[in-house]
Amino acid sequence: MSEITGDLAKAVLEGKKDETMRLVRKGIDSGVDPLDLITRGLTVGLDKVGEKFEEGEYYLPDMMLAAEAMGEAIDFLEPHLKADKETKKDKVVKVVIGTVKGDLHSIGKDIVIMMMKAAGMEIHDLGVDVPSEKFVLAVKENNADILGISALMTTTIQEQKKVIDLLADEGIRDRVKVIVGGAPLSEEWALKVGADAYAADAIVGIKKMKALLGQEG
Ligand code: B12
Repeated sequence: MSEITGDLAKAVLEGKKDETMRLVRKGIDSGVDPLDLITRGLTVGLDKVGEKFEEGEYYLPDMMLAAEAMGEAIDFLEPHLKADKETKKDKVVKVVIGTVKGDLHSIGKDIVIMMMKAAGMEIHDLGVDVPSEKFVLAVKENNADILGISALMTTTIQEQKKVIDLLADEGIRDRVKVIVGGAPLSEEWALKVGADAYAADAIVGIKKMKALLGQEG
């Protein structure tokens, strides 16, 4: 299994879409957990792409090729994630989620969405480059239990604070639990912007959402 996830990371790093798809299919056919393919394979590759970009060894087109390979693999894997049988059907958790204004990064958010769907939650995905007003409106319109705000760049993370401040201005901050996510963030950041929780990855994210709503265990 470690071999296939290692090969998968390499295929994403090299931006090879066909090879990435061949490996995820092979992984599923041989019974590898789709979550392992994502967290130990695809994500590891994409993280390395980010490092190489930062070091000036990779350029934007390299990052785009890798993102494309990852995106297609994620779409393929989504139906293979097992639905959470223990989810209570009487009270469906409603989630509004999006990536902040000025930020086009969608992959992490989409993985979180995939996991939330598997956990039986009702998702309202606002997409990327979402202005704060749109987040707040969607929380109101859908009477959301949870608001998830993704931001991937140091230049856009302050938008998360704008959204939370606007919730307060509109008098609905107490009606919704806010969870923030994205590679540059930290627990301290979440506290600073007034979020209820921060999650470093999708798995922790789902756990924290359930805990915020008193649903753990
Ligand atoms: C792929 C990628 C792209 C793709 C995005 C494609 C897409 N559809 O998403 C493309 C090529 C379009 C792109 C563009 C750019 N990018 Co880019 N990109 C990346 C890269 C390599 C990977 C991001 C990713 O998808 N990671 C994989 C996912 C699974 O991880 P994740 O996003 O962190 O999500 C996980 C957790 O953070 C968490 N999470 C995330 N969101 C949420 C939300 C909630 C509610 C919860 C609970 C959890 C959660 O759970 C997720 C799953 O476990 C990163 C490097 C990196 N390591 O982050 C750079 C990176 C983010 N990009 C960067 C830059 C600079 C850019 C550009 C400005 C480049 C340019 N010159 O044009 C543009 C910006 C465009 C814009 N306005 O947004 C920089 C940002 C630097 C900074 N200022 O902070 C990075 C860090 C690269 C680098 N090392 O320099 N990028």
